[in-house]
Amino acid sequence: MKNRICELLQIEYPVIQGGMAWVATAELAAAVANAGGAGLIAAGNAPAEFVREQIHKARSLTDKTFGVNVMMMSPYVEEVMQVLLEEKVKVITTGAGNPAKYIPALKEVGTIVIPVIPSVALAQKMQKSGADAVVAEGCEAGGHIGELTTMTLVPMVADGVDIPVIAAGGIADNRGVKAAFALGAEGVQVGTRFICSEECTVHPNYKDMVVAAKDRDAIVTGRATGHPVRTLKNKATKLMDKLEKEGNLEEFEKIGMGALRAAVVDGDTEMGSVMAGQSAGLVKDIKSCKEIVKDLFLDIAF
Ligand code: TUI
Repeated sequence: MKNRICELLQIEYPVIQGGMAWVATAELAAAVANAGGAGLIAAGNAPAEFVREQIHKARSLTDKTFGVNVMMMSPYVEEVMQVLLEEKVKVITTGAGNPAKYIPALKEVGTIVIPVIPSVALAQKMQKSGADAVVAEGCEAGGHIGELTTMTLVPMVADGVDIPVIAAGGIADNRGVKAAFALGAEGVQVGTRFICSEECTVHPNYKDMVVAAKDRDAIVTGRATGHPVRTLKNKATKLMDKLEKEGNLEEFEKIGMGALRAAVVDGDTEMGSVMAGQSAGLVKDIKSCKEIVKDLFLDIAF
């Protein structure tokens, strides 16, 4: 059986991988694609030519569906979009901003556009602008987050738009997928669970910290700055909390700079930014992407 997300993306299982900056490399995107979902390379804050190389690398690793996640706050967003048009990437997801002005050109080259949105109003705007589907991401997710929970956001967005809705935030196992479908979603976006895959190239310290995480370890910093970010609790978050309470936002920002790279590449899980969702508490092991996808959809007809 196939639903609208499987048909739109030509995938076997209606799962897309979260576009995690630094974490979601060509290797991970290709592994998720080969497992029957849609893989995404995260452009994050990377320059456009790096993104092009990643696209070429993924093409060498899979002939299945993969795309690119564009972080709209990146200083390179214009150049990255230009590369995506030149490369005629099959699908893009976007985060941390509004991609409306780029949609006509992307549709022109046949790219499927799926914005990640934190509200009903933005979902409706994206539908009007020509988006093919939306990811409704609740604040259980890792990284930069909105206000609403997955439990409330997904059904409200499903009621508010006609295009298919993909649920995100807090989904890491079979129960989460069933719940998302019950809320009106036709697909799921999964991030944290894929960090702990064999194919994910993050430093082993990062994977170990996600596996060890308990229910209340994925916390939010930066509410005072207007850019709340969910990461695993560590020395850096304790310091950031203190600086935030003191109103020292300048020092706060300094800790954040380069911290994601430090965690992902160098394995600095003390002062690095170990972005992960609340579902980290559900992740108990490291498995192949094939096993993860199989487990997610066990017993589910869609
Ligand atoms: O984008 C994400 N998650 C991210 S992006 C990221 S990189 C970063 N790091 C530190 C600070 C800021 C960014 C790490 N994690 N998820 C999707 C998402 N998009 N969540 C919320 C939004 C969003 C917010 C506002 C989408 C659109 C939006 O539009 C505002 C507008 O322009 O109307």
